[in-house]
Amino acid sequence: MQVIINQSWLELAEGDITKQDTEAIVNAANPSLLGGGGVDGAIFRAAGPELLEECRTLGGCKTGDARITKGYRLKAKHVIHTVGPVYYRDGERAPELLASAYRRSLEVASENNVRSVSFPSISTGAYGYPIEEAAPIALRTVISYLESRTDIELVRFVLFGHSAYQVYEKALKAREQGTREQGGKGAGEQPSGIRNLP
Ligand code: AR6
Repeated sequence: MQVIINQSWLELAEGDITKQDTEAIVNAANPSLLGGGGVDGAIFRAAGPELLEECRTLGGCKTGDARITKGYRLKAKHVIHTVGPVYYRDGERAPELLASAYRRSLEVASENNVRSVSFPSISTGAYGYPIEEAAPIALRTVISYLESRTDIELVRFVLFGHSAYQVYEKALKAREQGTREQGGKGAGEQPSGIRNLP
């Protein structure tokens, strides 16, 4: 599924983020930035040992913040490492920290002239954030960023498995519907921009 937000594309795709050809891919990392399981492990394996070498020089990353490295053996030129909240540990602050992880990743992309970015579903694996709660926050934060500026031309959510894809698709469709019903500004004003990927 694709929608146009302002002058940019927002896409939902099912797949493996390590295979994406966007200029940057985002890693759902931990504060050490020294690797782990899930999407983090997959990115470190695919990028090769040079990624770990560069990450050692960064001194970690706080929850809700982001850092950029090269992509090494990946198709993507850059990896943006962000740290999402741990759902049960961060409690009431979890939604704002999750939004911050997406927003800071996009700010770091903009600062580095990156025009296309792929995101995984941050915090919804080992960090335990229920995906039905995380998807609307992820989408709302990215949409609001794209509405405020035009330098990033494409943001792709790469969802691991069909059920994750369906959760994001449902959340995006609900948002589109809500925007249209309110007659508000935004993606819902451009239903011709909504189409399914082949
Ligand atoms: N491509 C896209 N999405 C993926 C991939 C992949 N190759 N592999 C897994 N996912 P997680 P978190 C999905 O656990 O919850 C690590 O150990 C997965 O299905 O990777 O933010 C870090 O070092 C899930 O929906 O990240 C941290 O310690 C989503 O990516 C911790 O896990 C996120 O799951 C971070 O936990």
